[in-house]
Amino acid sequence: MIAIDAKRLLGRIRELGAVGRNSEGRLIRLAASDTDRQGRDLFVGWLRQAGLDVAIDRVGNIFGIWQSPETMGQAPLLIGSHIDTVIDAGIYDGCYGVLAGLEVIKASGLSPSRPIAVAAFTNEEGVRYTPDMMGSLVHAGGIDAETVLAAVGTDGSVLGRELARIGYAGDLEPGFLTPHAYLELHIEQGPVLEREGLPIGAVENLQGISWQRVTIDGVANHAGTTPMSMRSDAGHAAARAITFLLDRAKASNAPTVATVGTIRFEPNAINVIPSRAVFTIDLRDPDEQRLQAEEAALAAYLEQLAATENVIISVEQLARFEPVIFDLRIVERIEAAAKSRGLGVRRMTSGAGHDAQMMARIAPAAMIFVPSAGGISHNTREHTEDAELVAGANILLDVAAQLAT
Ligand code: HGY
Ligand code: MN
Ligand code: MN
Repeated sequence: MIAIDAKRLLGRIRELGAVGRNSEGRLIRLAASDTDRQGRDLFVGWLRQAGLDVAIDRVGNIFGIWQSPETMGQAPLLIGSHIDTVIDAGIYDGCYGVLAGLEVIKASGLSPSRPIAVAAFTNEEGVRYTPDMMGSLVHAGGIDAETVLAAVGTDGSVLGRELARIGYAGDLEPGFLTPHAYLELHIEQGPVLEREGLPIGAVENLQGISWQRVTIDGVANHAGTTPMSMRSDAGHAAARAITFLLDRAKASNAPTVATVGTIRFEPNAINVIPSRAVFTIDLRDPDEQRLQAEEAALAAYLEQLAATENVIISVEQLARFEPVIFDLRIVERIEAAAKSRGLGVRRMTSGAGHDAQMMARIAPAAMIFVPSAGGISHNTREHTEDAELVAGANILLDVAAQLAT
C-alpha cells in the first residue's frame, strides 16, 4: 500500500508549530499578522521545494498545485485547511491537514490522472477578523473579496492592508480553481474518537454556527453613591444575558453549545458603574431550526432585559452558517479506506467549523478526523499521537488516490 512520508510530516508539523511563538512560548499566528507571515513563508518554501506551482489569490489564500501535461486543464482534487491559529494554540489545528495534503501530493506511487492541489486558506479561525472560515468562504463565492479586504480587526487593522504588508495580497481572483472534489484532514478537537477508542472519523456533517457581538449601553455612575434602584448598569445586564444564554444551553438536552469568549467593560474602572459592556456569543447546533429557536430566545430575552435594566442593547451578526451535509460517497470512501487498513472508524458530526463547510458549496467535500487527547483543542495542551496522525494522513492518501484517478 502506498504511504505518506511519516517522518517528514511529523517533523514539519513540529517545525511549523514552533513558528510564531511569543516570548512566553505561546503560539499565536492570527490571520495576516507578522507571525502568520512567518508560517506562510515556511509553507510556501515547502511548496516550492516540492516543485509545485504556487498561487496566491487576492485574499491571501495559498495554493500549491501539482499538474502534468497529461492532467493539465482538468479540475483538480483539492486538499486543504488552514495555518492561522487562535491565541495560545496547539500545533495541529489546521496545520496537520495542510501539511498532510502536501505529503499526499509528494507520496511516491501515486499516479493521478488529474491535478492535485493543496490549500492553506486565509483566516479560518476568525479571531482577528470575522467571519471565520473567511478565505474559503470567499473562494466558494459566499462573500466577495472587497468586503473581506475591508474587514476591520479586533485591533483596528484592515485585512487588505495587512495582507499587503505581509506580502500575501495576491493578484489571482478568488475562486479561480473549481475543485473536482475537496478533502480535509483535521484533528477532531472533541472527545468522541478518544472515548470510543477509534483512530478515524468519517465526518458526514458539520453543525450550524451563529456569531454575534452584543453591545449594552448604560450610564456610568459612582459605585458608592448610586442606589441600586437608580442604576443603568451595563455590566449587570451583560452578566444576566450571559447567564441566561449559558444556563439555557446547559439545561437543554439538545446538543446546542453556547460560548461567550470575549467581554469588555467601559470605562473599566473598579469604582465606576459600567456605561458599556461588549461581549461576543458563539452559538452552535447541528439542527438549523433549533439554532434559529435559540437565537430567537436570546433576542427575546435581551429585549426584556433592556427594559428591566434600563439599558440599550444592540446586536451585530458576525457570522452565520447553516449546518452542512458532506458528500456521502466520499464519506463511504473514507470508511472503506479505514477498514481496508484495519482501522476502526465511525461517522460523526463536526462540532468545529472548517474550510470544508465552505468548499462543500462548490464541490463534493468531506472530512477525516483523528482523535484529540482529552478532547482538548484551542489550547496549548492540544495533542494527537504520532501514530494517529500518520494513520489519518494515510487514509487521506488512499481517498485522494481514488478521487484523483
Ligand atoms: O470556530 C471554529 O469552529 C473554527 O475553529 N474556526
Ligand atoms: Mn481548524
Ligand atoms: Mn480552530
